[in-house]
Amino acid sequence: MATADELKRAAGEAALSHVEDGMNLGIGTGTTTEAFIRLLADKVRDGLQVTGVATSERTERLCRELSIPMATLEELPKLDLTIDGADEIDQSLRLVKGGGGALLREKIVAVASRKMLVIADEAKLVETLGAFPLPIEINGFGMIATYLAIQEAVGELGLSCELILRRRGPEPFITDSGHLILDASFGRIPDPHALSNALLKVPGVVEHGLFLGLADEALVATASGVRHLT
Ligand code: ABF
Repeated sequence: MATADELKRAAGEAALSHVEDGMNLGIGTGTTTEAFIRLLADKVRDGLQVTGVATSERTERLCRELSIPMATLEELPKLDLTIDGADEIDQSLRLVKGGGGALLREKIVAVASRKMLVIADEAKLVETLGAFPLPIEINGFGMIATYLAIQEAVGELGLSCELILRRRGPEPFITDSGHLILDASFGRIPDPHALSNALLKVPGVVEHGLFLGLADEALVATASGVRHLT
């Protein structure tokens, strides 16, 4: 039986075969992407020429520690390929992301990339999105007003959710962009596009963790090998 770390490493290794010399790469967050980053660093040491754009300050630090050449998205506004993890992946490659709190920069980088490749272990595959609480990044001005507006917006879709302010210890979690995150427990999200549109109409909502139509492929590590989903 493969361990979780072995599955993450297998997904990371499979992703390496999609990286070509000279590529500008969007690099995501999470432990599966970290496994990819460590393997990528070995290839860079062996002469692979790539430049990375990080989706979080933590990823930036790790890549620089491992001597992967890095640039900012301002310097490289168009990327060849983004490699990133996910919290949930459905059969249409729709994703829930943001468990690590980096969803805004992850989505900006994914949109700036010609291709997005998701790497995950098989536990992330779901029939219907929503068992994982959906991260909603909010501005934080008038948090209660935004909370109430979100509840009203989802209510109009016939949905209900518990909204929990994400904390790091006793303090609210603050994203790299200085925002707050509300984690929305829907249980299941039957129409992700309708929910995405409804949430983005709430002024205090900056972004949410539904990645729809962004993932081109997924490499999902299972006990019997890595599945390539397109
Ligand atoms: C990032 O990595 C986040 O969007 C997502 O929450 C997380 C998944 O992490 P892991 O690979 O550790 O499960 O992509």
